[in-house]
Amino acid sequence: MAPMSTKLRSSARLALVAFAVAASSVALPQTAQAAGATTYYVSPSGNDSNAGTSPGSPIRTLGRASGLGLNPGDSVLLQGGATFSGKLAVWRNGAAGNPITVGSYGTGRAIVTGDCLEVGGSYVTMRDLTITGCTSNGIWTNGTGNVVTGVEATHNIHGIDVGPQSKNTQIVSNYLHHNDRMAPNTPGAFDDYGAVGVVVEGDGTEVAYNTITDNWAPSADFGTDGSAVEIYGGIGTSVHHNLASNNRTFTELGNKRSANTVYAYNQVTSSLTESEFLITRGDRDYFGPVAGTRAENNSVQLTGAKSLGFSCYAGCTPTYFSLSNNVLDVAGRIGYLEGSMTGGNNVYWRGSMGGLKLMPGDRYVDPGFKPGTLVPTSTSPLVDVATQPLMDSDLKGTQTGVDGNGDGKSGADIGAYEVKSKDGKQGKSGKSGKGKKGKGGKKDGKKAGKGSKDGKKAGHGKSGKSGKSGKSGKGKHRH
Ligand SMILES: [Ca+2]
Ligand SMILES: [Ca+2]
Ligand SMILES: [Ca+2]
Repeated sequence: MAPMSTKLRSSARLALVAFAVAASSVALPQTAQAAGATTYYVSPSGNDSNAGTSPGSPIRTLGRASGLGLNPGDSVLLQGGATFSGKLAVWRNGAAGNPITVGSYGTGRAIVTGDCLEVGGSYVTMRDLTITGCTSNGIWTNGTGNVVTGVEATHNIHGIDVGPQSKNTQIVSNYLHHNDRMAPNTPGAFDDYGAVGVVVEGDGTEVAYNTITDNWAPSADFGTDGSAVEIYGGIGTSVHHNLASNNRTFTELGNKRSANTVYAYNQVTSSLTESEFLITRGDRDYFGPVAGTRAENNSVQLTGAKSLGFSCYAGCTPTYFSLSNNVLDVAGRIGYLEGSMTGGNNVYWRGSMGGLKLMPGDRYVDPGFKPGTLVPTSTSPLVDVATQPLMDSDLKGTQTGVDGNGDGKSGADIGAYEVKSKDGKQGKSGKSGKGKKGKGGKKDGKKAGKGSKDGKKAGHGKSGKSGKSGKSGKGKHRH
C-alpha cells in the first residue's frame, strides 16, 4: 500500500494491563463440513505427488497446496508445529456458510514464513496459524466474507492487509504482535510504512477481540512509526473489543476513500515515550480528509512523556471526527485539534489539554480506576453517566447500561468497562461467563455501521443454506 505519512508524533510506555481479552467466546461463523468436502494435509515430510487427502500421505509444499482445486467446504491443513516457507495462495472461492478453510492439524499452530498467505478468493477462513517474518504482509486477504481467527502474526511489515477489493472481512480473536519491520525505511521522502497489525483498505471490515501489542519500528522518516490498526481506504470498519498495548499508535486513518470507522470498547495502553490513541485528518492534508470517524467507549492510558491522546488536524470538522464516552488518561497531551469536532461526555486526565476545549459533558477528572487496571471503581466518575453505547457488552462481556453505583439508576459507564455494583466477579479477568449472546452485539446496527454478531452468525447460516446469495447478513448497504 501507499505509505501514510504521519504528521504529528507525540507520546509513550504503560504497564501492560495483566489480563487477556476474553476472546474465546466470540461467535464466529461455524460451518458443518459439507458431505463431499475434501481435506488436504500438508507436511514437510509429505510428497507433492501424493493426493494429500489423508494425514498419512500429505503433500509437502505450499506451492503444491496453492494449486489445489479447492471447492466450498474444503480445507487445507498444515502440520501443527512445522514450519512452511513460501507462499500459500488461495484464489478459489468458498461459499457463504461453507467456506474454504486454511488452518493447522495435529498439535499446535503451523508456522508460515516467506511470502506467506495470499488469499484472493472469497469465503475463505484462515485459522490457527503462526505467520512470521514474511516478505511484506503476513496475510493478504482480498475477497468477500473472509475470516482470520486464532492467528498469530508477528515480525511482518503488515500482520494482516485487508486489501482494497475486500468486503465484510472479519479479523477476530487473533494475536498480532511485534510486527516490527519498516519499508523502505530510507531517509527522506516520508514514504516509510510498516510495523502495523492490521491495514484496512477494503470495506465492511470487523476487527474485534484481538490482542494487538508492540507494533512499532524505527523509521528513517518518522523516528518511530507503526500502529495496531491502520485505516487506509476502507469504508465502514468496526474496530471493537480489542486489547492493545505498546503500539506506536493505536490507530491512524488516512486516504480520502476511508470513511465511517467506528472504534468502541477497546482498551489502549502504552508506555512508549511517544504513542497515540488515534490520528486522523481533515481536507488540508494530502491523505485526508477522512470522514465519519467515531470513537466511543474506549479506555485509553498512555504514560509516556510525549504521549498524545488524539489528533485531528489539517481542518478537522464534526463530519470527520466524533469523540464520546471515552476515558483518555494521557500523561503527555490529551488531544490536538485543528478545527472542530463533535461528541462529548469524555473523561480526560493527567496530561495537558494544550488549549483543547471541553465539549458538553466532558470533564477533566481522575477516572478512579482500580489499581493496575482501567476498570473503574463503583465510586468512579465514569460510572453510569455515558450516553447510549454502541455495544451491548463491555470489554469483559458484561452487559452495558447497568446500575454500577447502587443508586437504583442504571446507565452505561464511560470507557470500555461496565461496573456492576456488589458484584465481586467484576474484577475477574479472562472469562466473561456471559456466553456468546449479545457479546459485541450492537444495540442498533445502523448506528455502528455493522450488523450484530448474532446477526452475522445468522446471516452466514442462512446464506449457507440458501446457496449463493452472497449475503453475509452484515448489513452491506449501511452507508
Ligand atoms: Ca523514507
Ligand atoms: Ca453503569
Ligand atoms: Ca446508578
